Amino acid sequence: MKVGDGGVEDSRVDATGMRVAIVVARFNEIVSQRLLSGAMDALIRHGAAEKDISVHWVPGSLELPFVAQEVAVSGGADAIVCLGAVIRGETTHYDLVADGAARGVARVSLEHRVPCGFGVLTTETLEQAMERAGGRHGNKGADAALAAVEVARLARRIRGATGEEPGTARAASD
Ligand code: INI
Repeated sequence: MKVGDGGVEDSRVDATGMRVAIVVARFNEIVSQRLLSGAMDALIRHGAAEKDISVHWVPGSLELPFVAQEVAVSGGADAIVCLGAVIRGETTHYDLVADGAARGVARVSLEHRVPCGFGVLTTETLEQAMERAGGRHGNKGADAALAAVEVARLARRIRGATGEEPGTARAASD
């Protein structure tokens, strides 16, 4: 077994009946398009219906949290998947974008109680990103999609067990 094994890809993950919103950043589109394909394939393979998957393109990874938040507030998704590629290259902007996207998406997930899979690659080079977008290191878009669905299923079970109606969870501030 190697480091990272036994994680996200699991044949038991069941996406049947799940409404999934995918928010995907256009920046480094050659990578994010592949992450999107990986996420869609994984969801369909695990039982999601195409009609229950919506895709929202945004300019860059920094815009992911806002649109994820809009989806969460709308109540239209059981799980949200955020996809993008932040490549260091020669810019110091990298840290701001990577950090802003990660913190923002985590915040949306916790505040609105909707599982958000985080499939934003943070790499030094385009080549490393491509290796993780359907290349030799798998497809992190697929991983993020399955993680979100698995947690959504778990949340339903927990909410059911506590008497809370599945799918009726609202933000704490509502
Ligand atoms: N957005 C990305 O998704 N990836 C990047 O690598 C990136 N870099 O390097 O700058 C990036 N920047 C754009 C940013 O996400 C916003 O779209 C922009 O700042 C406008 O708000």
